[in-house]
Amino acid sequence: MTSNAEVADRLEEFADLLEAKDVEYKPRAYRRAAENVAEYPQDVAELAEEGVEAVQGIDRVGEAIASKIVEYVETGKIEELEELREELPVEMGALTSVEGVGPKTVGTLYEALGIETLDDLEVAARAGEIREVSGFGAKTEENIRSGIDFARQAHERQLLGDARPRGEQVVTYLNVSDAVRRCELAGSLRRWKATIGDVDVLVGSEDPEAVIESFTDWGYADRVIEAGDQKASIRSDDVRIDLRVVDPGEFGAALQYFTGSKDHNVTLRNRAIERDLKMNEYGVFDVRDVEDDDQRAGEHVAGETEKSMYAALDLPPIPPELREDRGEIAAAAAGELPDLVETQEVRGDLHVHTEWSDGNETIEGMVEGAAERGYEYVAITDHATGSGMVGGVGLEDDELREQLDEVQAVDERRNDIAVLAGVEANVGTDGSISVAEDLLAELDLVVASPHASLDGDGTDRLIAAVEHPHVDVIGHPTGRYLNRRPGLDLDIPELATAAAEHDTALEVSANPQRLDLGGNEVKQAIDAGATIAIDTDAHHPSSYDFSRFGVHTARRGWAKAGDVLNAQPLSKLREFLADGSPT
Ligand code: DGT
Ligand code: CA
Ligand code: CA
Ligand code: ZN
Repeated sequence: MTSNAEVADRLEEFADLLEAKDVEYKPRAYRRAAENVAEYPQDVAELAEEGVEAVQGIDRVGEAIASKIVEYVETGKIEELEELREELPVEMGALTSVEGVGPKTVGTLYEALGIETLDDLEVAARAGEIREVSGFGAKTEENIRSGIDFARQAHERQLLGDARPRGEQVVTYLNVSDAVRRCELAGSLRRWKATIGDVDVLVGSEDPEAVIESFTDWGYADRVIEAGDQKASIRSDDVRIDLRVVDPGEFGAALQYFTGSKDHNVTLRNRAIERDLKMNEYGVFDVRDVEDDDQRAGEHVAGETEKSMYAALDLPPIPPELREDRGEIAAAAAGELPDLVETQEVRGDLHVHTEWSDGNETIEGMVEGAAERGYEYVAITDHATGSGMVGGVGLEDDELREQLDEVQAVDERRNDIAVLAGVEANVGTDGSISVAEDLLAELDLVVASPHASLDGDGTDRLIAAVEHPHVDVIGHPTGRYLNRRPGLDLDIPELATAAAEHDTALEVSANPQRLDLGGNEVKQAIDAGATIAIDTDAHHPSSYDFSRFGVHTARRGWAKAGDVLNAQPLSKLREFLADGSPT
């Protein structure tokens, strides 16, 4: 059912557009009505079913607005609003997010310069066109220019770890609808990119109207950006979600197309052309005897499933994580696609914190959480003291010795999971390791991570750590935080070659703030022969769930189970960890 919030959004949009058209009084009336609709304690849609008079029972809602509400609830549209949208085809939300730009300014700039989007606004501001519009000046133009940068930053790319659960939630919700035959995530989210511009959802249905309505009615839709016949966009917790509804017979074609990446699709389309085929979002078509350039012209050879799309080009299905045009199509054609590692193949976590340093759980608690996931082993790796550790977070060597005894005691008590005693040591700017040698030798596993001075080239620094005889894993190698800091520059092939030689694994931190190494780097590392470790850096048992983000990042780097240290059985792990004897 149409929610009160949605009705209120429509009224607000009406107000914005009227204001943009410089209409007096009415915008205010619509805004007041919107407020009262939003706060109305019962379902306004139910009132609307009773008729216009019933809706007028809402405070500040007169006959004119009430009949529009009824129209919207009954038809999903307001004719007058549709007309206004056509007259003023502007991205109101994006434009008014710029400090100092209100609906009225949007209307004026559209009339004068045809500005519809944030990009248009930026181009006009840079070209000095805005100052020429009557009522504007150089100062206003300058304010708009700096406001655009800020508005863009506020709309920066979302982290995979935030966007993915939201996307999965909407898919689960849509799948409940009888009108939905098939529903899948597409775009960068399906490719598991570290950051996401927007969430793309694809539905196959014979009843697009019903699907669009149920989508815009979703309880987590904070705002409907646009709603048409075949597609709609909403905003949910600052994530933009685009929905497209297609014919179930063309679902596979659309899924392939909207999963991207664009580069992958371009290379694929060229392969189609070589075979006298045409490939697009509607299917694969044999176009040998066709002159017509209609998108669906020609004999339809594939499109219902994604698999059929690839098969039509003599290819096996290519996992979405690989679709970045980095050789995956040639590999598929040669039958050389890697058998990518899967989340269930991870057998343990090798980078875990407890309340001994900055974690929030006891050793037993973290071990119990790992056992509950069915892990075969877990390594406790609390912070050692050293550079980058603030406020006594890191453990001194004597504390580490004490902890070692306790971890061994826990290990002895449990026969369902092996508990390894480890440490997360700091890698100094000179590559030195912040823990005494004899202690390092006693521990089962040593993670060494850079935590301070995270700019500039870090290759030599990390190679020194890699070469250290007791270091087993380099933790979050670049030290990056997505959207916040880029971390160290690393020559990955050089680092990975050293890592392979010294039996040191390079970590893929599954922490969604990091995803470090990233997919490109994983591929380089594996190509150089290095082993990777997919760890969560968990500070609480709930964070073990992040493991899948690390796995899919590794898959973006073409990683197979055999490339992943913690996808190996315990005996093989122990061989790798044994000091000084590469296997
Ligand atoms: P994002 O949202 O920036 O993280 O990246 P994507 O890959 O999700 O891109 P998006 O949302 O703009 O479009 C989804 C997919 O749709 C994209 O990966 C490929 C396909 N697509 C969109 N526009 C075009 C286009 O103009 N040409 C081609 N070949 N594909 C397109
Ligand atoms: Ca997208
Ligand atoms: Ca999109
Ligand atoms: Zn850590």
